[in-house]
Amino acid sequence: LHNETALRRAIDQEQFVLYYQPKLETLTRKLSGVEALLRWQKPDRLVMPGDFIPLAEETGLIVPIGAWVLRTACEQGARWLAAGHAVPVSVNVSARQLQEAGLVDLVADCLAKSYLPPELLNIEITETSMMRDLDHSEALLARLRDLGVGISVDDFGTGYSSLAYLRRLPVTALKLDRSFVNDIPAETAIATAVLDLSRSFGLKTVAEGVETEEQWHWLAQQGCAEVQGFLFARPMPVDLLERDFLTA
Ligand code: G
Ligand code: G
Ligand code: MN
Ligand code: NA
Repeated sequence: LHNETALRRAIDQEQFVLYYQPKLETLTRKLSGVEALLRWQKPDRLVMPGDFIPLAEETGLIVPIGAWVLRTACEQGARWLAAGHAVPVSVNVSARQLQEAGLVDLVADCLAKSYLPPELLNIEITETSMMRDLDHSEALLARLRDLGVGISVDDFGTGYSSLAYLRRLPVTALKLDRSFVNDIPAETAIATAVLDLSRSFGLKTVAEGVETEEQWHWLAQQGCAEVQGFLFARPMPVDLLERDFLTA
């Protein structure tokens, strides 16, 4: 079992690694970006985020860990750009990080120090954490948008967004939650509603958790811009991503 002491030590020793999962243009299957997904590299095994992010959030350690994630993802994006690959990198930011006064300055600092152009950084925030304190979110997202980064609403459809508020929040993309993608093609009412909503708000839609050809073809037919899921690629270490997706 993991405890706070072990997690603190993991931060001190930088026992973390980012995996990257490709996102693809739905029609062409061309790489459109990657989502950075954190793993804890213990000496003997790799620990998945579901097994330590909740503890990191409870203890507040998600703040230093999240800072490492942002800095590392920006540096990686900048390295890819220098090698001739402009790959937008998405980073998950949790509710606890949104409450930190320093988040916008941290993002600005990571961009400045890495020289990553802001349009190559995307912040993913779950619908639930975004809607928790709407006035705060609205102000915070506006400041992030002013930096030039993209903002995606993660796990969209699982929370309780008021459409009026969604309209007010300066987000750039909706990520259709994988539970609804999983229902395609048997049950498509929610997927269709999210795609329509996204389109009418002028947002890009990304479908997550695409696992079958049938789901992919349905999403293509409905005009979903980007797809992500095990059908195309799993989260993978940098060297594999470069080998399989970034070779000319
Ligand atoms: O990689 P995996 O699919 O197991 O991720 C599981 C969950 O952990 C997802 O909900 C994902 O958003 C979350 N997660 C992965 N990496 C990070 C991270 O760097 N920061 C935060 N806050 N959450 C993450
Ligand atoms: O909550 P978030 O969207 O950040 O979660 C990303 C998580 O989804 C990662 O843990 C990743 O491993 C997982 N994931 C990515 N693609 C698929 C997929 O096709 N099927 C399933 N079941 N999980 C996926
Ligand atoms: Mn995500
Ligand atoms: Na998600």
